[in-house]
Amino acid sequence: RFEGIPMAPPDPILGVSEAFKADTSELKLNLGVGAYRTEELQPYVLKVVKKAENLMLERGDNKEYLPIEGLAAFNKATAELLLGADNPAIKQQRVATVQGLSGTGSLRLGAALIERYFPGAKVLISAPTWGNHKNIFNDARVPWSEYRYYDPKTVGLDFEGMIEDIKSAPEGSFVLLHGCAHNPTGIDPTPEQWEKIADVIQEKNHIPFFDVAYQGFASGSLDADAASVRLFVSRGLEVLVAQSYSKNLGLYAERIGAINVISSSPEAATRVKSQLKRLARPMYSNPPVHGARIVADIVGNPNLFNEWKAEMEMMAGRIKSVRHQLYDSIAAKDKSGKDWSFIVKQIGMFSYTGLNKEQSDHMTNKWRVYMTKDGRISLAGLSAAKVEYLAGAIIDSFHN
Ligand code: PLP
Ligand code: TYF
Repeated sequence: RFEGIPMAPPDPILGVSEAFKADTSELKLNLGVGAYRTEELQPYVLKVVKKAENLMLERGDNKEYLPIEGLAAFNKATAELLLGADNPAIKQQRVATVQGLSGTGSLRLGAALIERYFPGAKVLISAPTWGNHKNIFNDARVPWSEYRYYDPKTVGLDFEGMIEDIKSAPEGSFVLLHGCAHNPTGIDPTPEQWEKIADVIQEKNHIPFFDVAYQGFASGSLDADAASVRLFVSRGLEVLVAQSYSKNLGLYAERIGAINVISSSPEAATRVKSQLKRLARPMYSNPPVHGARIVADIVGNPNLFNEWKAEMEMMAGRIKSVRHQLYDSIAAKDKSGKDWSFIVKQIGMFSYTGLNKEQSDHMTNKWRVYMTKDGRISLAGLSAAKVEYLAGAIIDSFHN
């Protein structure tokens, strides 16, 4: 009976927001969840999204069910954004794209496909990774193990370790890769390192599974942020890619994203798509239309598309700016000689500070700075006005 059901543990990321809400201190700062905030620390709805929503109202779009695979115009737009409209894989119809419930739901569909058609195959996951990855593969009953990624000594990439671990995995494993702006570390491979990663994956007949949650948000350029995925596709490899529009279009609650399977032939892509639909049908039948229309309308209209890119650059630029301010402030204040330059080497929404659990607890208990216990802070939740305060808190917690 229900009486026998035990309490579930709180989510390590979303739990931080709950604790933040409960705090009555005026000093409190929420650097937990990765969600963009304005300089006034308010949530931001992109102007271009409001325009697309107005267009939708003017057109009087209906609320009919979408097909299981989602909105056709969205699926076309999202694959083209990811791979480039003139990508041979698209021209050759080798890409199966199915609209998903944002990044999470799309990853989950990919995991279900692996579970059903690659029984026993293992997924390799970076250590560390986004907290939900392990949950997703656990729930899909896909076995996983970790590959080395972060080196605490250099606060950089453990490239040798990463390559060794991918090499020593059983042939035909899936390798989960963050397309850009690795969460939580903010550390990405260089273009040369991506080439070597592709070499090893190719040698071992592994299948890369990209999680692209920050396209355009890392560098400000949609194309630059998709370079890793495009490299693997240009080598003729089969690739899985989960996409999310939560961050780059600020559509968090609309749950809009896609799973793309780049296959070796158009026939295989057609069959894969039919199976993705078969997996989606008993789970949620068909995806929501609102976010799909927003994306399709923005990408399909050159004016709106340019406005989006400008707003994305603005958001990415604000984060970069507070990142540099934070580094400058810490470097000026900290007299210990510690090298903090990793802060400005990291990219994307987060900084992985190197603070351990006790130090992260100290940040919250003494300074009311809310963050995950792994030392990750979301720079999207930081304003210029709070930089000095945060710098002081980090130095105090580090030397505590
Ligand atoms: N993958 C990574 C690495 C993320 O950081 C996130 C969000 O923070 C997601 C996937 C999925 O987010 P959503 O389900 O909102 O698209
Ligand atoms: O901050 C992060 O890393 C994310 C944010 O359904 C998030 O976990 C929160 C809720 C959600 C998906 C992602």
